[in-house]
Amino acid sequence: MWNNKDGEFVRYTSEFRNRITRGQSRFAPEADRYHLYISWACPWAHRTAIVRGLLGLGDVITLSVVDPVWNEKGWTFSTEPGCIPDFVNGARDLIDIYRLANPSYQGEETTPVLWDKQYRTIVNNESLDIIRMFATEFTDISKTNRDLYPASLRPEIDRTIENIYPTINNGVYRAGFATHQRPYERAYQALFRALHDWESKLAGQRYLCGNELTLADICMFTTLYRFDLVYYSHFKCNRKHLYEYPNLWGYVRDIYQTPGIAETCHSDHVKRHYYLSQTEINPTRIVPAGPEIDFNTPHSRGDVRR
Ligand SMILES: N[C@@H](CCC(=O)N[C@@H](CS)C(=O)NCC(=O)O)C(=O)O
Repeated sequence: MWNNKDGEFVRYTSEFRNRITRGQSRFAPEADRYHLYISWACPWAHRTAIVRGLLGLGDVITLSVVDPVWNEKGWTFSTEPGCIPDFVNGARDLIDIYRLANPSYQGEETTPVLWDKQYRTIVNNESLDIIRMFATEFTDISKTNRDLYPASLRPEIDRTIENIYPTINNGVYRAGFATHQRPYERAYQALFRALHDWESKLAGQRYLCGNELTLADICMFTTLYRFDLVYYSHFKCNRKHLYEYPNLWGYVRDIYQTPGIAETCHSDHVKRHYYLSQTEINPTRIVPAGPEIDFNTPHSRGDVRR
């Protein structure tokens, strides 16, 4: 990640973009073949952990979780609560995994990373590719019939994911990492315009693409879950708290309370990561004690239909 000369935040593009596909493919969907490296703190990695869980792939795709605090070695493995060391490759730092796949790797060492134990390489390090592969290529292996990417809704799901990325998912980062006032304010305005629009839409429909939970909701959720925890204060996204939007606040609790989601939500990792790692934004490294948020309060989103 870097800032251009105008102080705008620019995100690197992911380098490993191989696909797991059914049929005669180098990367075939097989049980016990793939390993997922994530951070509970990272919204992009969080997407992949949620989809893995909701599709019942927890037993067939193994998982490692890095330490929430990014230090001079980058992402590292540790035995802190909530972390899972690298029992597949025995790496100490996540960068070692990138170098196993490509010894001259010069790019960013980001989470998530999907690792192939058979060819001992990285399949893919782009969250959107990974969740789409989980949703489409593992249906024979999945322990559920749940479809998060139904064929009839795919164009709408893709459009929605594309639509919320610049203003909401990446929008909070564009606000938080801006180093000049103008780009910060542009990102802030676009973010709150988009939240306002979704607040209106969600008055008449339970989920982003209608009445069923899809990949688009998972992409939206991992940002909204972090909104009052970190983005409101740390990233200065403070026109309103999420809980001040009745429909968005009900929506995020609805998804949080969906079986399988709450166990992927680690607010301690989220807060420690942002406030302790991003010292250019929080040089004192004080982690705020609040806010007090209860994602378990009842919601009546089940009554909202399109
Ligand atoms: N395009 C990637 C973005 C992943 C990403 O930026 N992850 C962050 C954590 S939230 C990271 O690992 N950053 C480390 C770095 O920028 O060096 C995806 O969606 O998978």
